[in-house]
This record gives sequence, C-alpha cells and structure tokens, in this order.
Amino acid sequence: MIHVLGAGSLGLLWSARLASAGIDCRLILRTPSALTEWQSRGSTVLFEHLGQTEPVGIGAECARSSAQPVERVIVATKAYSAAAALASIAHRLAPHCNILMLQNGMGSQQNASLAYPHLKVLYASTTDGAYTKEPGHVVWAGAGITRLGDPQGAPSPIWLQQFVDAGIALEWEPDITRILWQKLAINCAINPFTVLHDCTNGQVPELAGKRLNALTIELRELLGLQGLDISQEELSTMVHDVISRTHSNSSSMRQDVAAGRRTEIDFILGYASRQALLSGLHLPTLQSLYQELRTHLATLGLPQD
Ligand code: KPL
Repeated sequence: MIHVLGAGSLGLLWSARLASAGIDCRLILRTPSALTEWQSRGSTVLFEHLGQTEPVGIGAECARSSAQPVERVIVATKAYSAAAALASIAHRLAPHCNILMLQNGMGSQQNASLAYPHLKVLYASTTDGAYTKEPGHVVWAGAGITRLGDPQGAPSPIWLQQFVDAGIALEWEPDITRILWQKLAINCAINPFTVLHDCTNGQVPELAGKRLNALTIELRELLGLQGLDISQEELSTMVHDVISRTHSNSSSMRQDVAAGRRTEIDFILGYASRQALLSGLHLPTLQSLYQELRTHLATLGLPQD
C-alpha cells in the first residue's frame, strides 16, 4: 500500500496515476471535513490528460484519525507544509517506512531526514506539470520525469519497480543532492525575476538584464562550495536551456503570486541565501534579489517566507 500525503495537484496526479495503474494507494487528507468532502464526491478524482478525462476512484483517510500503519508514503505537499503533514502521521510511520519527498526547492527534504533519522527518506525532483481545474479535477498538463534518489547513496529500493512497471517516468539518481542543487540554482535564476517583472520565463533574460549573469556567477560559487563541480558556462547553458524550453510558461512562483497563494521563496532563495551565509559567502545579487522579492510579496499581502 502506498500512501499519498497531500491532495493538491501533485498529490492528486500521483494518486490518480497509481490508482489507474492498479497500484493500491490511499490519499491522506488533513482534516475530517476534507475527508467528508472527498467522500461526497464519490471518493473519485477526475483525471484529465491529453484532452481525455476519466474518473479514478481513490480511497482516502484522515491523517490523525486512521490508525493504519504507513509503510511507504509519497509526500506531495508544498514545501512549507511538508513538516506539519509528516508530523500529523508520525505516530503511524512503521519502523521500516520509506518516505518519498516531492517538494520544490531544498530544505523540506533535509528537515524530513533530520526529523526521521531512523527511516529511509528519498528525495525527488519532478518536471511533471499538473493543476487543479476545480476541486476533485486534476489536469496533467505536462508529462515530465521524476528523478529520485537516496541522499545516503543507497541503491533504489525494490518497491519503486511497481511505478516503473506502471509506466511512470522515473529515473534513479545516485547523486540526488546534486540534482536538487542544480534545480535550486535554476529556480533561483528564473523564478524571482518572473515575479518581480510579472513576466513569463522566456522574458527573463531581457527584463533581468545584467543581473541574470551576475546571479548565475554567484550561484555557481555557491554550488562549488556544496561540492558541485560545474563551470560558469555549464550553469549558464542550463539556465538558458530551461528558459527556452519553458519560454511561454509562468514559473511556479509567479503562478502562486497570481493565485494569491503563499510562495516557496523560503525553500528557494531563502535556502540558497542561508547556505551562502553559513559558508561565509557574500552573494550580493542573490541577497538583494531575495530582499526585493520579500518586500514585493509583503506589498501584495503575501507571506515573506
Ligand atoms: O521549475 C520551475 C518553476 O517554475 O518552479 C521552472 C524551471 C522555472 C520552470 O517554470
């Protein structure tokens, strides 16, 4: 049995894919009222992909009121909700439980490893794009790939094979921390500018001007201190590749702002900035961008973390 913690778009996407492949899975919902609402919709999600919509039945339970042990759990919440979501099922985590963290940015995964040192905590970075059209209706807008790995360097656990057999695009990464740092650098280089200039990813180079290059130079320094040997040219190419592949997209942060939602700033720029300070690294472009973004969010009445 696979539990999926979080019923946002990513949680619904994962549970719909698992359930339609015949994999035994259950959604864990936060409150009894969320469970009642789920059941009132027939415990079914409408799963839309490539213009086709199918109803998929998924069993659900409430985090605190169920006593069933959790042996494998996919944490599909936003980064800022992951710790509380895991804490709500801490009493149910089996001694051999495996936790798979799907969050954006960095920090939430490391916090889970610290909070549950006796459990296997796997980290993932996904390029799947999904959104909730209306409650109980998830759209898989962009089929991507999920790269995952064990930060302790252990090999892929056998239970993941059922996902591969179900056709879910997974790639095991022997060095997942490196992948997360690269993704973090890319997010730091794109997301803040899309919010500050209210622009698509493709408009970032023009609107950010010289700051984009200055920031990439600083991010490379930060990656270097984390043991990532990457040249300035490689990092810059990576950033520009993502920009051109996603040129008409709104970054996740810009989408959050547009929807009046809390952003994951603290797990993207906040994490990078704290790691720089811890290493005694002075990164003026990153720090000023972080502060500008925090001020901008406050002006919009959104949390600064
Ligand atoms: O991951 C992304 C995000 O929006 O958070 C990028 C890479 C910027 C693509 O939109």
